[in-house]
Amino acid sequence: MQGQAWPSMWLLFGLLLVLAVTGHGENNEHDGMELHPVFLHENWTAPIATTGLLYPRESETREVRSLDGMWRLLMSQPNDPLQGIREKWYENSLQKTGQEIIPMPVPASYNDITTDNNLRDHVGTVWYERTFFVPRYWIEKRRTWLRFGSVHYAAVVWINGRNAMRHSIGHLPFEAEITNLLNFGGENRITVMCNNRLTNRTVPQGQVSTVKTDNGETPIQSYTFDFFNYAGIHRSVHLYTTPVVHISDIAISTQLSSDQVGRIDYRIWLDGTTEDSTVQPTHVLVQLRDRDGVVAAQQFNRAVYNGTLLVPGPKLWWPYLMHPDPGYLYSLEFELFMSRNDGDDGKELLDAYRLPVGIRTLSWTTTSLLLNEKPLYLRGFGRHEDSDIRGKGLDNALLARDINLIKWVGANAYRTSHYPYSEESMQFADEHGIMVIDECSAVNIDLFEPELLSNHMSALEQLIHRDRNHASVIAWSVANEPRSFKMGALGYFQALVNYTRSIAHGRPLTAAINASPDPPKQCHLAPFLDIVGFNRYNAWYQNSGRTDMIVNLLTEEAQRWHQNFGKPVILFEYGADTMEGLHSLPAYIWSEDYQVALFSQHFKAFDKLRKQKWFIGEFVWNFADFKTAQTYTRVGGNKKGVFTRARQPKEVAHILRWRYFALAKELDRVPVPKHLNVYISSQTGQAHIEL
Ligand code: BDP
Repeated sequence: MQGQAWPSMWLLFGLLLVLAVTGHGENNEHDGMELHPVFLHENWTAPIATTGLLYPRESETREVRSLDGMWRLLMSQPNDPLQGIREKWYENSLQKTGQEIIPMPVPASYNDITTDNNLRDHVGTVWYERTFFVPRYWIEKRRTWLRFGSVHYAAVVWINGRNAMRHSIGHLPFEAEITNLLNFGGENRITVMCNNRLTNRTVPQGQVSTVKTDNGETPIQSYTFDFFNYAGIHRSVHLYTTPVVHISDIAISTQLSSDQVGRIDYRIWLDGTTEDSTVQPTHVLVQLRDRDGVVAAQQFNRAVYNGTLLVPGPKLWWPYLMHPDPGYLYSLEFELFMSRNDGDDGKELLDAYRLPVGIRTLSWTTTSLLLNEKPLYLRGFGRHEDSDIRGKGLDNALLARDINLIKWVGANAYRTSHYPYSEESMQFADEHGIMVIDECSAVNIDLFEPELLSNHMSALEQLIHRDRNHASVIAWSVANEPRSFKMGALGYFQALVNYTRSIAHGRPLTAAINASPDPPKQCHLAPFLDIVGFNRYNAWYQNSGRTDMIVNLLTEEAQRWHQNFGKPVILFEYGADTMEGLHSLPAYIWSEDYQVALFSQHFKAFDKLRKQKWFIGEFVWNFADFKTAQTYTRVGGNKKGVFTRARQPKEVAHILRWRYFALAKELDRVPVPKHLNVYISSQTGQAHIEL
């Protein structure tokens, strides 16, 4: 959501006061019926549509500067998160507060950077600050914007002591124009207050309560979701300039006609006016360039900001292992011109923006999901943005390593469990042809009521606005494991799905469900979805140790989902916690051998299910080990990774690799990579496993 100017700091003060002092919205999930009111559809308000937020890209009319690097951080007293607001810390350098200031890298979660458990487990607000210069010439004929890739969970931003914007809901970008707040040609200070408290109206939900410790009372944050509530400035911070009148937003969608002509429908939005009547946009040149820079289609419009490009013989965007040249992207170039009063001859470029675009179709039926008319069989992972030290902070090295591992293992898809991943990772997925089930941050939601619904809608609206132009996005996941069997869930999800469908931009809706296909705990969300996804931990949480209780239970349950709801079905999560290096013969839970045995039985079930065309995907939980809150069921975090947290393979990774490439060979006749087969003996030839 674009940043909004703050009319009064008192509003902020009031809001924080409500959160901090009355504990409004705290989650008491087992407290009784009043927490599950009859849901009144008319009580929710649809979110205000997001505007702007194009990914910052340089062009001949735009400059981009990164504000990443070392910032300074001040941790507020957990019992007094409002002190900084009361004392107006944003008005001066944080140094002036007399409090301890520590260096803090951006982007990164702040939790694991120091050796202090108070910062790791901090509940409440922290303050970030840095200074920067803007060149003097930026003042002329341009506007300057400040954009955050994400701050978890809520942020208030000041420039030189004046409020610039606020935003809540982590994992999503926000921005505001700061031209009028800047000191051009001089030093500027940026101050960010970040609040990590989760309540029962935030997405995701959590609960803050007060506990008595040996050192007095302190707030603690609890939550039912199974990943660490990392916080801070998680993604890059950019300053960028635009011309006064500029392209502020773009939406595209692509199609392919029966005679193989590609079609790109586009729409652009402009922002800004000038008093100078000679500086008005009059024309837009839209050019589609292929990888070699050759123009494949173009249009020149006068005062029209939407249109259609037809692309004969297009190079289509195909997923990895479905085509020899996956992830083909064109560059869609928008150039905004003004013409001088003296007529059409003297056209002058006002603004230019280039968007990478993949041409592909996406459609679905009650039994399949089709890309370029071809039914998909998805094989991949649920993942997390998580790593040692930097937590959920964007790290390009990690991003590149993860995509390389995804390709090494032969996966073609992943789900952004359980929140939107970085924009850079979406661009990477586009480029490599990896399909993405794009999930919003509603995980384990409970207590279905209008305020939460409005926030949940906003989380989806912001996600869809951000990611609608990515070829890799093949579905929106509206939630992970909501308590969708509860009565309040029915009206809630009907309203949520109806709203989301109205903005879905050509993608089907799905969710990762752990309720049942049948009464008494039947899911109230599944009837509204296009694809039913479920999570099931046979031989782990259910029937632990019994790998002989997977095939029948799983195939029967998948059948029930399809029979009851008449939709394509995906298994979004299965897996087993596995300590790297722990072995046991016969297999015993937590050993690498057990993970292999459990996967192998799942593969049998999947192969039975694949014969029924409506079973369209298998997703492992999880791609890599990841950190969770401290509990006695987790040894250093969740260990269900196929890869360790350091991104090295466990034994099961090799087994999974054989399966995923065997599927690629069977379904799309993809040659198996040379290195897949290891030499064993002259009797068996090169093949370790017959593919
Ligand atoms: C599933 C959740 C996932 C957890 C997983 C587990 O969707 O977030 O990490 O269980 O317990 O229910 O490993």
